[in-house]
Amino acid sequence: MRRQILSKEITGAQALMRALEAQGVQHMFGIPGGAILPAYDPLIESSIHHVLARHEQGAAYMALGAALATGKPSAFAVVPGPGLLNAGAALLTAYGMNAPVLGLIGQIPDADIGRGLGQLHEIRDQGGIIKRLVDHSTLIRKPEQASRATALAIRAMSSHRPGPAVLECAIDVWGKSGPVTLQAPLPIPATKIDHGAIRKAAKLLGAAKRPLIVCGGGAQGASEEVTALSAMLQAPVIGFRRGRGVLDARDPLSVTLPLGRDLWGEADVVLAVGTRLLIQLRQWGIDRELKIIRVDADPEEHGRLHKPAVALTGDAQPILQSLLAQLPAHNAKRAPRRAEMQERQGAWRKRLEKIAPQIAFLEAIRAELPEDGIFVDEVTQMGFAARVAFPVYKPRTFLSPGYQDPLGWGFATALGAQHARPDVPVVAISGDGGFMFTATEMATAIRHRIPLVTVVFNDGAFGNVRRIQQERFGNRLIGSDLANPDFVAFGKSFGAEAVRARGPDELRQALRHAFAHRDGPTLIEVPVGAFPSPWEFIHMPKVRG
Ligand SMILES: Cc1ncc(C[n+]2csc(CCOP(=O)(O)OP(=O)(O)O)c2C)c(N)n1
Ligand SMILES: [Mg+2]
Repeated sequence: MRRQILSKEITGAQALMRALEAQGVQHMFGIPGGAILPAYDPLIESSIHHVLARHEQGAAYMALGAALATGKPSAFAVVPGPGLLNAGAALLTAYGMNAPVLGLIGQIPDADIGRGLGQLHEIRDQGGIIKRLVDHSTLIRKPEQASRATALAIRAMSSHRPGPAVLECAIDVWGKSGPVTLQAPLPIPATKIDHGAIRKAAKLLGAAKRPLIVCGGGAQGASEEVTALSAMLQAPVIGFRRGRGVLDARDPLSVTLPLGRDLWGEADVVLAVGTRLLIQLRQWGIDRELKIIRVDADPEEHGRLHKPAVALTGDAQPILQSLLAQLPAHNAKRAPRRAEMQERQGAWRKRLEKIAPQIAFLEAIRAELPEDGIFVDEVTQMGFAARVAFPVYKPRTFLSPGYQDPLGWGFATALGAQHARPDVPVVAISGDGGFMFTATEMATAIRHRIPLVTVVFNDGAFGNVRRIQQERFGNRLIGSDLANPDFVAFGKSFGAEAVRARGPDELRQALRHAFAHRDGPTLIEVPVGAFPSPWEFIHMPKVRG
């Protein structure tokens, strides 16, 4: 490995910042404080731009948003103990999403770690807690270790199964100097293509009568390949939550859940790309007639629930490229499905009119958000509807939190996405409940002039929870009504653009204005009543097996 020996001594914190710069990390979201302050100091000279959050949850979600919007590693820095735990929900979400987020976490004085002295921010076995949250973590004990530890963390975040990593360092170690050897970025190991397994997959898919593709978050980097495979096989492509946008929603073969389930019931061979297939295998069912080919970065994923016919391990893009090269030799002739799919999409659109109020708002957003604009979802009735009904045109333009579904991720994640992608407009949607989890980050948006447009759908309730209580608990309501601020006054009090939009038409006008004036944040409050339930389109019964 190429290394460069520095002639003069530098501190561990300086070495770490230089390593992050060398890796192309551009943003650091965080909150300074004693145990992390020595790491902050060299940020002043570095090219890394610091974004000051107002709560560690916000900082870590912002780093997640930056990573998701760019596909590149992003970092946050927080104090130990309460800082780490405050960031915990976002770290957990990053883990569930396999997102390359690096947490820099302070530590109490090195010699006191594990002694239970009650040092500032001390927490029992911080390293052990971190090991439960991420797959790669290191406690830096000497400045000489900092550069290589950073390079190893960044490589771990982007190779094999990607995901978050943490570097811990004690308050008295960050600032110590030593003869630091700067570690050049470590190459990410290339996927080893199993040509035999690819041939088997090509034969299975080639002979299939009703092939189907299911995409998860792991397919976001293989949009071109999935698009080409779908066309070659005339295979519909299912995306829900993290798999949206891999195949452009304007292609009639691009489907979401309800129609996807019908197609699952009819398929004979499924190509599953970067997805746990949990909904399909657990909710929709499986039988012997359905053969599954799995593509996953993590070999552990293939057989968790069901033994696939073919398992391909590694990065989806090179695997699918190699499949594309082999498929023509085995591919049967199939009738084009365009017209059939258009008709079936139309039939489902009619049934989705049950959630027409949500769809009308989503149409207003889609009409104003440019093709490559980013939509950030939330755990709200509008978000649930968006996951099945918002047309997504490009990969990485629909950010949805995956299986953690943590209320409050939206606004802060969207701030990070918008900060890292100033070239495209980002819109965050949230309910009044979710928005208030990180609403204080409006201060961050103002301070850093982040031109995010946030739409708060205000029904004065944890509406989703309230409806469940109405439907399943005999209308016994508890803990589901909310006392809210005047959201427009709230936004204005920070100096944000803030307006109220009554109905989809006014929302559209407000969005058009906001996207045209991108010099700071905009908050649009949309007062709404109770929404019709979207759940029959998401939790659907078995269709096979
Ligand atoms: C961190 C976390 N806490 C609690 C929940 C449970 N939960 C799911 S939806 C919801 C209500 C959301 O209310 P709001 O944001 O106003 O959206 P609405 O349902 O009203 O559209 C709650 C409390 C959760 N998903 N995540
Ligand atoms: Mg609500």
